[in-house]
Amino acid sequence: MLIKNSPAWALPENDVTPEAIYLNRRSFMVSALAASAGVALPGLLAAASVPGKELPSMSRPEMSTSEKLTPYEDVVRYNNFYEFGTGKDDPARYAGEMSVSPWTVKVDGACGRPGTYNLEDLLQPSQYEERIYRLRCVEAWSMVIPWVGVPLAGLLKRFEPASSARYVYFETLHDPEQMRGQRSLFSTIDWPYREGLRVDEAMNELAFLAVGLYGRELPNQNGAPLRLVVPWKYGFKSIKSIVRIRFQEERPKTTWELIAPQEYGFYANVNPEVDHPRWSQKRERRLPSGLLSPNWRETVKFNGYGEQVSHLYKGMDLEKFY
Ligand SMILES: Nc1nc2c(c(=O)[nH]1)N[C@H]1C(S)=C(S)[C@@H](COP(=O)(O)O)O[C@H]1N2
Ligand SMILES: [Mo]
Repeated sequence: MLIKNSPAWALPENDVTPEAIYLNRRSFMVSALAASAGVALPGLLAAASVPGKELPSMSRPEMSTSEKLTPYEDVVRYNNFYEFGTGKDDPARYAGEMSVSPWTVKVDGACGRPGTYNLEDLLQPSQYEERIYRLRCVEAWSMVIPWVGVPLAGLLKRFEPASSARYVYFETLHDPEQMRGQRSLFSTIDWPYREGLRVDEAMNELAFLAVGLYGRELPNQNGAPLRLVVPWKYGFKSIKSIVRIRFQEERPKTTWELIAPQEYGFYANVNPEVDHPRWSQKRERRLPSGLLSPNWRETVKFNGYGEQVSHLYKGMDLEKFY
């Protein structure tokens, strides 16, 4: 009898999902570090054709959750990115029509270093971190995603925000030629997609700019090449494919607030105590979720990040500032 002496991380090839590869690559790196075993990486990455360039290995700070990751396939196939259509599978189908290189970000408003920056000049791969965050959409579904990127605060500080700057405003690419949803006659959105944060929210350690997920460059449908991730707020605050950052004194008008201000507020903190006018926010479906196993769970205030962010809202009536 042939006994294959394969290490624990060597899954049979047909069992190899992108998240298994990713997890094994991670645990392999950790154990390799611990044992200083100079063994080469297994050929698993080549075995599963996961698109996107692999990013360097990264530190994973403590604020990462250890909850089960949402499978890669769900993260990249079930999306909201109205620039490419309103169906959940539209972004995966059509976001490839957007070119993300070269990419520039215009920085302006109340800051010492305004300008138009090439993306490569804003980011240093050696500084990438990994953050495993819960993402809770206002529509009451959620995921757990391993992001790669940089803390938002560090990047913003390099532009030397003025003390008069109380808000940071973000804008997504507006290019109807590349974004078919922007050509749609049925769209109720006044493009570009806009979002914003109070400066103290933007400087919170959890606020993150993602350039990748599952250890690889962001797929376009997830907001390549640069997207915001603010995990204690409903998903619509996490604006994708950012081309503009502005520091300003007044609170910006944001896309969903402009569309339906009685339903979507500027703050949009995840809050099971404040229902959406048309549905409850007390529970959420954790993906993957099916008709037979919807995988409902209780929604937690600030999406479970209260320890890090509740001080930002001290004394505020969160029913009024939803
Ligand atoms: N530019 C832009 N950013 C966007 C959206 C969008 O339609 N356009 N949708 C938002 C919503 S509602 C959610 S829930 C998240 C979804 O991110 P994901 O597709 O990576 O899961 O992106 C947010 N960012
Ligand atoms: Mo959302």
